[in-house]
Amino acid sequence: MKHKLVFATNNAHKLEEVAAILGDSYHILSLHEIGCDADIPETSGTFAGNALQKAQYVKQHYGYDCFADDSGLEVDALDGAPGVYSARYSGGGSEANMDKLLHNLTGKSQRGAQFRTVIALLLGEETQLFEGIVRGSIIEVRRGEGGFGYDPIFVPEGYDLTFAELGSEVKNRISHRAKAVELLAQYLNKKG
Ligand code: ITT
Repeated sequence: MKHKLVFATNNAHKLEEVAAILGDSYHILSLHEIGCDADIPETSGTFAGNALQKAQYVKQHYGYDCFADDSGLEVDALDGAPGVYSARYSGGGSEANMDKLLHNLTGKSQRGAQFRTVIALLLGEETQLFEGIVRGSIIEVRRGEGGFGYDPIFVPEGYDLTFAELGSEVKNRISHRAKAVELLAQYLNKKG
């Protein structure tokens, strides 16, 4: 029987991306599937702290082996903002977040940025952290319909298209989350 692992997220896009990368050696369960509809606290000031907090919550309350991620966009010219506050940057949704970011970058020629993901895994007695980063730049006007969050304004290094234009197949190969999940997968597969 496949080992059950909870991915502590409420974001269906992320669940889909991660399940695609991990393949089918593990049975990945969503929070919804384990009957958890709590708004799990994310009160740490770091990605690793928030990821650990989410994974520990699930392990403590539901007893499952579990991993959780925290991700965000770090913009060079804004000293790493929005960072851990990426989801709540504007107080509105993704469109308002992008508007605020573009506004804050108005007139700035330095457009470098990176997406970062940290995954915390709680497996038996072990705790492990995995990190993935993708560098790129913030363009001035949204392009593309795919992805989520800041995807329409982020062009990864080595490409001319935004994450929202590249489509999920390419994004799932090169993204911050893909890199962190790849490290998680290597670790889990070694465990067998
Ligand atoms: P959960 O906490 O339920 O997992 P979330 O949407 O809050 O889902 P994260 O904490 O990982 O997801 O990411 C915080 C925000 O960072 C997210 O809402 C997006 O605005 C942005 N973000 C993260 N990964 C992204 C990606 O691959 N593409 C675009 N934006 C992303």
